[in-house]
Amino acid sequence: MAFIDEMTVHVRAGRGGNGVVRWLHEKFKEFGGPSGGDGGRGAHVYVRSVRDTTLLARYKNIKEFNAPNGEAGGNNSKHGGNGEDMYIDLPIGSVITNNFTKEIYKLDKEGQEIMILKGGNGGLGNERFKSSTNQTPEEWTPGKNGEEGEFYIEVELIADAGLIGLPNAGKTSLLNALTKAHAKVGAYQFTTLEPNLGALYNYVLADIPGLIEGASEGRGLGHKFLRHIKRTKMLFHCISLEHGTVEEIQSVYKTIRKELEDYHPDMVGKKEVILLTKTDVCMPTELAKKVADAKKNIKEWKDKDVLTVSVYDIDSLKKLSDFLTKEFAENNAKEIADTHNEDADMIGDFDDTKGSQKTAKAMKKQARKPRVVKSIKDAKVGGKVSTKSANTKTNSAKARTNKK
Ligand SMILES: Nc1nc2c(ncn2[C@@H]2O[C@H](COP(=O)(O)OP(=O)(O)OP(=O)(O)O)[C@@H](O)[C@H]2O)c(=O)[nH]1
Ligand SMILES: [Mg+2]
Repeated sequence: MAFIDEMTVHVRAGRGGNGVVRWLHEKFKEFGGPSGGDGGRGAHVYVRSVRDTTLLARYKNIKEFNAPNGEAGGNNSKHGGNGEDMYIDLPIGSVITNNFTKEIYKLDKEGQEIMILKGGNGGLGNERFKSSTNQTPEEWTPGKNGEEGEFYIEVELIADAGLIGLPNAGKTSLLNALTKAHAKVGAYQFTTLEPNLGALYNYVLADIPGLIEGASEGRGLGHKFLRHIKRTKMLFHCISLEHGTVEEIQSVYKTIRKELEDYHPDMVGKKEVILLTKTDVCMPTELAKKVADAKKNIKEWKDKDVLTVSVYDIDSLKKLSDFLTKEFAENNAKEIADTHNEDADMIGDFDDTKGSQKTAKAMKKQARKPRVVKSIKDAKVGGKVSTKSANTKTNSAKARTNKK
């Protein structure tokens, strides 16, 4: 499946600053002894997940990331400054493999930060070598090299919501109307042969090929693509109002639910929103009654949101788009909170270990930062989706320093 974009990049953590040889000169005490400070630590390198599918494209010409070195020590025993840690922003869904060590890091939630390379320690200044037998040491040590590695980065976009339903329910038409996708639509079954993706304010919608009865046993096309929505939290179950009676609508609904259940029990636990499509095929007077009857008689819909839409009715599309963005934002806030909670459990355990997650304190600080959300281009299957960015962030670096 070609949801994936990839790149290989060489990354170097910062080198430690050198220790120095200095002598203390004070008023009335000219030979005050050695006072050369230690060098600062070189910058660590982190990868950080950001909700922005355009990131990779912005970095397509970058082949190398070099994190800043630590500063050399100073006189009067001054410690050199640490290199400012480097954050490589990557889209949610990135899988990063260190080609040298074969370690694999996965970014699957917004706001995750994982250390992939450690900066080198600073060298020692001559003050450190003072002893009873050597009052005027001239020794010092250089800073250590930071770790480096070649990383293979692969992005598998994770759909925030999936459009499911029988063939011809109007799933692809909706995806095209809501996002900038230009996927193929046809008045026949199985127009969609592979899942299409579209982005709505940086949230990813997946249009899954039509499911039919027996799909979980391999009939039709939809079944083998269901795995792409396994990690999706929300499903929009599309049912066309071309199905004349409430009984027909209910039977179509049950068919798809059964296929989902047979495919994987997790599928039925996802939040499901019912989307009655093609409202324009009904007379306006008939529509309200039909929807009310369906809501009343289909007991499986009791606690579910039931929305109506037609690609020919701008107002209904606007309502659906507002509903989706609100749901996405709520899910996202919850996901970020969950990430923090999980992380809070890990405080101390992983601190300063390569590959570690950051502490809840630092994560919360990060989450408070305003998020720049840009509208994004089509994120179609097979289309180029991304590349990456490196930022240095004083706040996060401070958060880590404070924590120590
Ligand atoms: N009248 C009407 N027709 C629609 C609407 N939405 C889609 N259609 C038509 O319904 C047919 C099927 O639409 P698709 O979007 O291809 O349906 P699909 O669910 O993606 O179908 P598969 O890819 O086969 O699973 C096309 O002829 C569309 O033009 C709508 O709101 N109103
Ligand atoms: Mg389709």
